[in-house]
Amino acid sequence: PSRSKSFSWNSYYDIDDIYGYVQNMSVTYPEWTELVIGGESYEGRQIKGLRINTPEGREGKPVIFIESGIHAREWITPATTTYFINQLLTSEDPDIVTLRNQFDWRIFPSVNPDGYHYSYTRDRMWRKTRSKSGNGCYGADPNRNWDYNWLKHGANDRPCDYQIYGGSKPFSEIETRTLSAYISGIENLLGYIAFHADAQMLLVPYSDSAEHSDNYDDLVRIGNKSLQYGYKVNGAKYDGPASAAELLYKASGGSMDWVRFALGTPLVYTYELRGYYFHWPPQLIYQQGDEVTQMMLGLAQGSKDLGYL
Ligand code: ING
Ligand code: ZN
Repeated sequence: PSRSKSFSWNSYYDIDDIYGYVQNMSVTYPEWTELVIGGESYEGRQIKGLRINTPEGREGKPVIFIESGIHAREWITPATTTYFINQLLTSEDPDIVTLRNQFDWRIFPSVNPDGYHYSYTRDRMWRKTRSKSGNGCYGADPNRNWDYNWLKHGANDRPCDYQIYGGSKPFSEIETRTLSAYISGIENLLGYIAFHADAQMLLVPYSDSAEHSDNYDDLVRIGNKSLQYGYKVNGAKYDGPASAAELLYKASGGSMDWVRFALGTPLVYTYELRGYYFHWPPQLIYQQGDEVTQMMLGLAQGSKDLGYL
C-alpha cells in the first residue's frame, strides 16, 4: 500500500489507506489522540480506531463511540467518519473546538475491514463479513449478529443469504465478538452512534419492536436537534428520529439494541446517510462530512439541554 499518496476526501480509499490515515493522525496529534484496537477480523486485520481525548479535563469525560462501516458496501460511512476526525482535529471553529474537548471520543471508521476490502476490490455490493461457512458460502451480516433478541426479526439462518444471515450463533463473527468486548470495557459510555447508508434517516431503538424504550422521548428530542443542525448545511431532510422498527423495518441483532439494552448506554443512534444504492459521488463526500459534523454538534447541544451532560 502506498503511503506516499496523501489522503483526501474526494475519492474513496481501500482499507489500508483508511487505517493508515487513522494511524497517521495518532502520530501527528500525540497529545490529543491514541490509536486504539477495537477488535479483530476473520482475515486477521486489527479493527483500528482513533481515541481523541484532549488534556483539558481528561479524566472522566463522557465517552462517545462512533461505529462506522459495519456494512461493507456503505462506503460513504468510513469516508464521512474520517472527514469528521479531520474536522475535530483541525477545525478552528470554536464550536468544533468545544466538541473536540467535551468528550472522550472513540471513533472507528471501519469495523468490518474484510468486508470493506472485498467490496472495494471484488464485489461492490458486498455487505457482510468474510467468514467461511461450512457449506462454502461467505460472511454473516454483522448488524444481525449481536446478542440481543438474535434472529427474532429481519434476519435468517441461511449462510448463503447475500444480506441478512445472522451468523451461526450470537457473536459468531469475530468482529462483533471482539468489538462488543471492547465496548463493554468502556467506562462512562454516554453515546453510541452507528453510521449506515443510504435511507436518509435517524433511527433509535428499538430495532425490532414498536414499543418505546424508557428514554425514547429524550432520544427523539436530542435527535431532532441533531437533524436541525444538519439541515442548515445542505438543506437535506432526514426522516425521523423514530424507532428503527417503526420507521424502517424490524431487524434484531443489530449493535444499536445491544448497546442500548444489554449495556444500558443512554444515547444510542443509527444515522442512515444519503446516497443512491450505496453510491455517493466522491467529489461530494465533504457535503456529508459537513452535515454529519453539524449533526454531532446538535447531538451534543441536545444532550446538554436535556441534562445528559
Ligand atoms: N440499515 C440498517 C440495517 O442494518 C438498522 C438499519 C439499524 C437495523 C439498526 C437494525 C438496527 O439494516 C442499513 N442500511 O444497513
Ligand atoms: Zn448498513
